Amino acid sequence: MAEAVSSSFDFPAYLAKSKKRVEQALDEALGPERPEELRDSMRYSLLAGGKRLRPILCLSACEMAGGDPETAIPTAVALEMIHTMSLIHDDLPAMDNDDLRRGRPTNHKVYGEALAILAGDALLTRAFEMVSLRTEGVSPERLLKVVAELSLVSGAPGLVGGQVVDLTCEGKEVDLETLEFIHLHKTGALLKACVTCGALIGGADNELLNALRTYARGIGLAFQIIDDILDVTASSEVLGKTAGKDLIADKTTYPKLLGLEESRRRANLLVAEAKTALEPWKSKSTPLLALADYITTRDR
Ligand code: GRG
Repeated sequence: MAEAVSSSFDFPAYLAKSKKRVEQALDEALGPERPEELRDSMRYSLLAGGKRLRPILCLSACEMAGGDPETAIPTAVALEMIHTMSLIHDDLPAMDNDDLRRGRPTNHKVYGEALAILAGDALLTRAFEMVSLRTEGVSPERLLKVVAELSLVSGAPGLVGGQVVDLTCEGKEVDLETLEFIHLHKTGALLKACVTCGALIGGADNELLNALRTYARGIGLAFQIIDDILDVTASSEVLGKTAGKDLIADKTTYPKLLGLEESRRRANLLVAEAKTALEPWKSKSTPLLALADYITTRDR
């Protein structure tokens, strides 16, 4: 049985407090980039809102491992920078070609394609600067492991590989195995990096790291199933991005392959499995258990 979240834990307050800390750190992270239009384009997307789920997962995993979440702030910011850069590039005409993201016109609609590509590049490289130059109080060995995780997730074994398979599958028949490959790479890999990087910074041992990898696989796939469901059930206004996009782009999704009800059932099952992996850590895992539930109950 999956562990229930302690009834005394105030998750909305935890989420609001963590989000506020992340927003402040993101705002402070970008220095006086030159030229100004590059800085504006980077800030436009990085500070456009969003759920900030990835940095919050990183901070929660650090705390669960026994660390001070403040030490993980530069890495949490780095993870949101990588996520934001992937959104900017995903929205480009050569990829998903979208006009709306986080409730605003997409980066290339405001700054043009060339600057959007370069702002994404600058955010990706800045992420590595955040971790390597701005982290304090973490051993070089652990920090090197964090840098390695970020390199792997950003490249062919992670986001880029997933995106390439996704693009080549558009308009084709896709089976469940391929769909899972796409989402484990496009979405799941970064969520996994969030918890492993946070836990590494917090001093986690291998047992906890392995449990967190199992947790992340479950929440990663569940997150994507819910994303697919919301694409057909929610409005663009609520989502802050174009609803119904998967149908327009002729993409295979979980609801298309399994139907809405079975997709929901599968997402709930994956979250339950994810939570079970953290059972041995009892109350230390409370925030991560609540974050797992949030993934299936979210409306955007
Ligand atoms: C990282 C080098 C490098 C390249 C990126 C474009 C690309 C390669 C990959 C695409 C990755 C992508 C856009 C995956 C979709 C993930 C997803 C479900 C995003 C939505 O996440 P939310 O709902 O968004 O957390 P907010 O706006 O709340 O942060």
